[in-house]
Amino acid sequence: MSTVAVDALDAIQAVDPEIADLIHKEEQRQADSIRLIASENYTSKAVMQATGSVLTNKYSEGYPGKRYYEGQEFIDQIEQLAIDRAKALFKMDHANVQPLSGSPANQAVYMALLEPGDKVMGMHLAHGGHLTHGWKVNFSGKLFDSVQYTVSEKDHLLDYEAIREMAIKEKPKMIWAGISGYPRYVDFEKFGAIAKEVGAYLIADVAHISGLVITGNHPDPSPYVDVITTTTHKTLRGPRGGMFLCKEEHAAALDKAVFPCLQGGPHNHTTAAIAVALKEAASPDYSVYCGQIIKNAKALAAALQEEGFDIVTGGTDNHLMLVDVTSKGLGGREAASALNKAGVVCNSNAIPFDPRKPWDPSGLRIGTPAVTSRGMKEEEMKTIAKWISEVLANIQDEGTQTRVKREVKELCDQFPAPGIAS
Ligand code: DSN
Repeated sequence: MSTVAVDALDAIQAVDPEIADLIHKEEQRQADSIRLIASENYTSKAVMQATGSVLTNKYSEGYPGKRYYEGQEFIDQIEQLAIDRAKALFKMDHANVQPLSGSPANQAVYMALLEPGDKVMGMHLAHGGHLTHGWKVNFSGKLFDSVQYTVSEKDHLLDYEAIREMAIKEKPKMIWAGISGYPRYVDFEKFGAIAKEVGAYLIADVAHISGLVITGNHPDPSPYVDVITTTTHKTLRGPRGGMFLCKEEHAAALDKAVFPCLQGGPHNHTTAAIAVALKEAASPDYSVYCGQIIKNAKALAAALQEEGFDIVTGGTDNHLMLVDVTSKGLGGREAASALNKAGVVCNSNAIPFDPRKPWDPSGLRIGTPAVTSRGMKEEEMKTIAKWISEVLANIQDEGTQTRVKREVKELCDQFPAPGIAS
């Protein structure tokens, strides 16, 4: 039985049946699979309606109350609502909801606070940082003098004393604290003390953990940082988008860095969807949801350990875990590919000090935001761990993949996905 709303695309169906068919197929794939990509989620139907609204028809260069084109009486109110909700949730002086995604939000920070060639310090990508935190092939590593801190070789945790020593030696003008593949808390207070000691700006990139932060399920960066950047579609469960929040002293420079420096007209449909997602994120239900994301991640990590998997750092504090599959005689890419065929979707990922190449690394990154949005709890995490174990123990066996895929669909039918189930 199909769980997707097949009549929702009637206009696309009439104009472009090829695209309608592909959207339907993707919708069905999202409905019928266990989505464990740590950066993905299911938005609500309300967020999707805002994204698909007439707001996409309007140009609005500028900011509320100061636009270059007329006809902004409703757009201004929408953007102001998004700004006010963001400021309240993240406890910062100023918010800008126009960055098109996380990378453009981070670009704006560099543009506003640094000159090309200035020194920046960020977390090494293969140790859980992000491309935009100074990785060599990214603009941040090409245009700026980047030094990268790693996790400790001993326990794969951030070593704040080593980070402090590097900051004292290198004297960066900006330090990035944020993760896309690190399974433990980031101690923003310690980062704040280091940045203060060396006179650097401190930027928290909370793209992955923003929902956890605003619900008190992860230590809060707001007392310690100059700027917080985030995407809006991960744990925050909004549309594809980005935003930043900052101290008042940086507001004008950062706003100018977005418009007119880096972007033109904001995507008003996305702004409205962000506003809706932020309203949802202020609800008690959302706090419970974020707490359950972590409970599920801990349960899944523990169940995978029971199945004999090697979990980097021995567990997780947040929504994700890294699984080293080499002890099972596998590479990350073949493992992720086999799981995908069985309807369990995650991504291969480097582990700290990975001896293998980034294209085919040693690990899997597994996250629980999307399955938690479906209402799955600790019991279902045990089932998922068992499926992962069975598929990877029989990696060449298409029969196992087909059987698990069928069982995955049966479980998914019991936990309809938000925004998809009709
Ligand atoms: N692609 C995102 C992630 O998966 O973490 C980061 O940009």
